Amino acid sequence: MQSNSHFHEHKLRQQPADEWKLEQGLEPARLMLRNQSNVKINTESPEIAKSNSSELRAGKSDDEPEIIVEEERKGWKGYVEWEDYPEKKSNARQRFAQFKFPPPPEFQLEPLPETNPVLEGIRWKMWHRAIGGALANVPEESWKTVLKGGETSRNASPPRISNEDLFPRSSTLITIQCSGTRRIEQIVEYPGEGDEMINAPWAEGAIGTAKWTGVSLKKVIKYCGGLKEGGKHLELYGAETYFKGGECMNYVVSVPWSKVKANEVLLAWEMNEKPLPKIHGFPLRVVVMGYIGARSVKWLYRVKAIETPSRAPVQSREYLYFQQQAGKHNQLPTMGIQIQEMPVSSAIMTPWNKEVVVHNGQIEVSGWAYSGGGRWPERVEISADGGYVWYPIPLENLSAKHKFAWRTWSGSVPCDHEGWTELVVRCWDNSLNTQPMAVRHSWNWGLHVTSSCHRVKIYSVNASKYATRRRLEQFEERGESFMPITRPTEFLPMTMENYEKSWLAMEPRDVDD
Ligand SMILES: Nc1nc2c(c(=O)[nH]1)N[C@H]1C(S)=C(S)[C@@H](COP(=O)(O)O)O[C@H]1N2
Ligand SMILES: [Mo]
Repeated sequence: MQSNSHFHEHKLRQQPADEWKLEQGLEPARLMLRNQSNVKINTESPEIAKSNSSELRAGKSDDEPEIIVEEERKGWKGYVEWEDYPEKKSNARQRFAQFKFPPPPEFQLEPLPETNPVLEGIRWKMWHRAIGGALANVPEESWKTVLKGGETSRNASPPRISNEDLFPRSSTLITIQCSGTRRIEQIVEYPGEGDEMINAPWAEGAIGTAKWTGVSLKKVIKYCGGLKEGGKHLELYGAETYFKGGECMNYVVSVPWSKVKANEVLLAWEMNEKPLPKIHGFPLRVVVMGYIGARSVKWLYRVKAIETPSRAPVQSREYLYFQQQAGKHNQLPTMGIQIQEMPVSSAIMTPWNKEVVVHNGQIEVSGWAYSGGGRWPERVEISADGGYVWYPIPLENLSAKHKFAWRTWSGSVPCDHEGWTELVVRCWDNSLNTQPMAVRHSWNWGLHVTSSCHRVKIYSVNASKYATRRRLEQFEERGESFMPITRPTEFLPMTMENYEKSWLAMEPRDVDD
């Protein structure tokens, strides 16, 4: 081996300024890079202004149009058509190139902010403002709509498609699950940037079920005279502007004709027997039964028959399931499987992770279970010891079976333990598929499809034990808070008098010979 002791000595004498943090066990990944290669690596980011997008602008050319986007239709706030206007797209690209935007927020190595919304979409707002015109205030306006509870538009009329004479309407209970559901578990253990995740650090709540009313897309296609020759996939267009790599576009994905032919793609204008709320896609949205949420296009304005799955980025470059060893720096979109159906999964909704649970020897647990592709949960099991012993949830504690909906459940699981333990849930679907045991087993660079058994750490306080119960009563009697659990207690668990009594009753602590 080549000697480089001189180099080493020099290095050793210079203690890195952050070394004390390493000694305190603080995360080294946040602090430094250890480059053992012979590649020169840049770790300096250029200074970029933070807030006002006009400050970020480098320069403006004279022949540049002042306004490049106007509302496509009166009253359709935020609807800009991009796919039909290559020139407008090109203008937007040029406009974009004149701005410098800050990097995505770092939350994968640091805790999420406690704001609502958690990530306020600083860059999203800047992108809209940079394009300006009809888009300038869309994010702010949308957030106001969200705060108002997702109201429906007052002046817009229901879509013509809802005309009962043309198409028979149907209603189905359907679960829409984001493929990023529970990805926070992957982030916590293995931070690595997935495509979409900078906006979406989802936990177990990125899933929901509603009664959707509309018409099967198949019926509409039939009414229009069927598919044109060679049509194998249906491209679905959403009206809002989607930003990707400095380009403006509409939100576009596709579903195969076979899915449409099976009457499993609904064009919906009602959600839970009420007009579709704006945030859920008013006036018309797609609901693809048993597919990931990304295919259920909101604010639908066009359906196009095409020969291959859509080449639009949301279909071809995002929502991909990678092989575990395909890292961030050598992945290609062709290495990922386009995610359509979700595998079987489940989640514990209560108790919450890191909660202190005081119980009488049985812990009450509740949650959901779901399987994609028209499969449904048949059995839900809970473990209170990290996954060794499993207890089935009684069937009567599961909500009704539906082909395309989750089952919510609740039940109690015996727990003798005191202190930290792990509650785990797993589901078996009607094809007897079940879930991998650990996050590592479903981990992939894209941070989609976290289908491993959901694990919730809890601090068990078992009040069915006499001593524990007595102790809880003492906190109450003394007017002292039991929480936080990490606080050193001020009072002894035993009086000195009782200690002496016990001592006399016990064998001596030491041995004589
Ligand atoms: N037009 C449009 N449709 C869209 C999206 C979008 O960004 N734009 N997001 C998709 C994703 S990723 C999901 S998970 C669902 C979420 O549906 P919800 O907002 O009704 O909960 O909408 C899908 N439809
Ligand atoms: Mo999603």
